[in-house]
Amino acid sequence: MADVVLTEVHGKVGLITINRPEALNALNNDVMDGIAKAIEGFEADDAIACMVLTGNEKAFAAGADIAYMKDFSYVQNYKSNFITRNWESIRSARKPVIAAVSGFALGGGCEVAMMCDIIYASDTAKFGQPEIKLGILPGAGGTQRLPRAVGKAKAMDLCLTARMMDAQEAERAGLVSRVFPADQLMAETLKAAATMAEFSLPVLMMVKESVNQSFESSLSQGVNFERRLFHSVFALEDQKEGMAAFVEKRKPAFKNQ
Ligand code: DAK
Repeated sequence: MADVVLTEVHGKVGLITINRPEALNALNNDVMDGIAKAIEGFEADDAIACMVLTGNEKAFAAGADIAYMKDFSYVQNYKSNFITRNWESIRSARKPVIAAVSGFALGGGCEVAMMCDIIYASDTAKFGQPEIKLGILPGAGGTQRLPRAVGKAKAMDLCLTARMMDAQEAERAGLVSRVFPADQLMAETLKAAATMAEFSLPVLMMVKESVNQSFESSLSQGVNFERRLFHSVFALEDQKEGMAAFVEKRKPAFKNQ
């Protein structure tokens, strides 16, 4: 049986590819364990600065595997904390994770994309939370992250009608950072990832942490959190190097220290 999650290294970028094309990359335990293992490996690898999570041209992921979960019972879900364990790995990554989405990103697939820090989409991408059609509601943050990304009006529309949103609408709504022609999505995503990977890794991680803090706190608490981090970066050699390089009109050579 083919591996359902593949990994590659491109310079300082770890690429993670969901590989269940026969089921439109439906997310089962093996896929989520594979993603978690890949993230854990890249997080621990000092040579990697950020990650890209992708699928194939037809589907990023068409949701959690419906055939797998259809007969689950309430008590089984509750006792096993149904598919929570391996669904937390993206959220807990400290290095940036970019979702590169082509084709369907539905249900759990849309939720996985939203757990990432940035979503780049191809012009063929389709996003949606169609769980209501199955008699369930989103279970991995769809009702929470989608309104934060696109506002209540569109989130309610998507979750309550189960309709799909194309890449252009998703970009206008603020879910997607940039849209590229399908054949350029991976090259453009890797280019952006390589740009990030040239910066100071500890600062890259702090920027991610600080932006994420804005969703967890009041404005004044968030600004204070940012200020503490800002003060602390002056303890890094990379801050001295970055500013010296600017003044000396040369490219900085960050050492991640
Ligand atoms: N699960 C299992 N198999 C799937 C699948 C899915 N979500 N989506 C597609 N497939 C399979 C199809 O069954 C079909 O398999 P075969 O019949 O060939 O064996 C194959 O992929 C190709 O699909 P189609 O023949 O349907 O392809 P079409 O192009 O005609 O249609 C489609 C594409 C995306 C419109 C359609 O496949 C579709 O509607 N798929 C289901 C989309 C969906 O309802 N997604 C939401 C699933 S519920 C949680 C975490 C996550 C979740 C819940 C809790 N916790 C952490 C607690 C998430 C829940 C969900 O995502």
